[in-house]
Amino acid sequence: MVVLGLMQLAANGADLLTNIPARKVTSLNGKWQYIIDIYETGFYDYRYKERAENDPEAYWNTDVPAHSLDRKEHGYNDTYTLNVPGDWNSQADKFLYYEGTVWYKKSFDYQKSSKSNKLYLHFGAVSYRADVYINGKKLGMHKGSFSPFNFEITDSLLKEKDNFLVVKVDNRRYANEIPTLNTDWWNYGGIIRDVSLVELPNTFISNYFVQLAKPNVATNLIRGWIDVKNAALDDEVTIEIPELKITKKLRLNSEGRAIINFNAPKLIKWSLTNPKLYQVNITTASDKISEKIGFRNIEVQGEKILLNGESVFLRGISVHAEIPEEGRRAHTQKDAEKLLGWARELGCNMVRLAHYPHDEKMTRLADSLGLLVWSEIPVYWTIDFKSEEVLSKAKTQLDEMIDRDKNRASIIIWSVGNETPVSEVRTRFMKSLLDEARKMDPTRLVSAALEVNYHSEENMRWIDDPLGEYVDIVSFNQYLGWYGGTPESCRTANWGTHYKKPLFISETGAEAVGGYHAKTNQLWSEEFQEWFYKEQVAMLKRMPSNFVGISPWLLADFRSPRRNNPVYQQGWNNKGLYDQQGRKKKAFYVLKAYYDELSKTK
Ligand code: GCB
Repeated sequence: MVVLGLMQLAANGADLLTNIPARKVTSLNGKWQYIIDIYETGFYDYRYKERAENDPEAYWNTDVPAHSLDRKEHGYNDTYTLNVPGDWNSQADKFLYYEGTVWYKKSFDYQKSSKSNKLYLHFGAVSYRADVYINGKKLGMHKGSFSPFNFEITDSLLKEKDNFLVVKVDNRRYANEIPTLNTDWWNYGGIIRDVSLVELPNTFISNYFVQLAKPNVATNLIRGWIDVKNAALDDEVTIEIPELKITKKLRLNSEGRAIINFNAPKLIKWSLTNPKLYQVNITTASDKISEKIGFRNIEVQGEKILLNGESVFLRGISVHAEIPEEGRRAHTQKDAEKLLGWARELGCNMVRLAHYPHDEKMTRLADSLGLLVWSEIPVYWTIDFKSEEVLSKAKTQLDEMIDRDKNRASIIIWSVGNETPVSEVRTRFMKSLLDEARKMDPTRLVSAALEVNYHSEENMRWIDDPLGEYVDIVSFNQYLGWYGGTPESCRTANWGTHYKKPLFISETGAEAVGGYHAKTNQLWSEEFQEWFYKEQVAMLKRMPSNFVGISPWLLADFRSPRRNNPVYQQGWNNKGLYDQQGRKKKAFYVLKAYYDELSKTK
């Protein structure tokens, strides 16, 4: 038997807890006090040495003077507060371009409901580096703007009243981080997703992976595992799917893991038209957790993608985690409903969540809407492919993405990066990420957004990036008629790959300023973008038979520091089909018409 290989993760803090919404959670969202610390005075002393843990001038230590001669040169108060979750950039003008350190502080009272219980502090995401302290003691550090992490707060660290929780958040960019110095999106900083205290019994269900094995279209074999912390060998774990009248009693092995492997003959598969989710209950003597999980098969056969054994064409759209009308990161349930609602209005059956894992609310909502998801890590453009250290950071982010969302039926593709420049060392790096993704999760497809043109002949553009050999789907970005050529160039262009695999266009697009109307050939106008889409759609209709879908760039306009045309951009990338005010542009209707037509035929 193949045992699903998802590993436990310890690289970036404690093992990641799963399915937080189902737990006994106390939210720490709300107003947090802050200090902007450009010089990192709270972290380094005047000789630029890291401060000792008990240094009274460290910003993780109390700001209350002990006596009248106690000189405190730092302090938290309500004149300076930021909303958590939320990026800091959109909360006050002074933060718009800020890259550096901000200290966040929250006081809270907490009494556990039982002495033997455990308490964890869980962050949905902090951009980019978080150093976390409670009552003057460091809990740990995490890097990576878009993945969750947690630390245990042990009894010796916790007080019933007035815990002093401090998070040093640093969003500076570095050449040896993921992403690197250079991206085409705003470097939003801050505690950008939910913060919660999670109370668990001493012996608790820490993680589980429950999915249909692949390929398994006929047999409905559900496989996976359940991990229980602090349990004994042979302890019993029960998994049940009440609606299917399935109850299985399993035993833990010496690693605290129970292996799942059973048939569900009556299963109704999760699909686009019926995104069926089953309540799955997992129970041990001391713990119980439930989650709604969908079961579906996804595989590549020859040059097609098969969903539950049937060929599927991906009518997608790329999406940034940003709310254009407010110029901020998306993080609420309403935000998710807006973005995915817009995608549905466009006639999509798929979203490419670019270029990093989005909030978990997005993938959970996609599960219940029946939208397919491409989820990606920010291995973007020119990261340092030579460095083993950078590779290991990329792997950590990949592991965290997969670990968080491995039970989401909507996710069909893990992407290990975007537009990475071809070289031997790059291909080795990227292949190693593809291998890691397959090892973590053998049930899904893997890909990466590649570039074109390495050997373009007249009118024929080949996707021959050597990474094509290792992916399940050959995906590429093309902007014919925007970056190079005019939209008319689409009339004679043909695309192909020698890899005998499905071919997917992960990006194409052109900018238009919402509400700017002019002649068709006037760049930046809605009419130009509309024309671009018309020519693209005509070209797409001539694609080879292995063409399996497209996710144009992109759903909505977004902020980007690279976009400095003083009239038409002003810090925005306007390739959205929705504009900065959330209004549909003309091109929206061109793509929608194509998708509506496709939905009738494919
Ligand atoms: C791309 C990138 C995307 C950019 C886009 C653009 O190829 O993948 O992140 O924002 O082009 O607008 O140029």
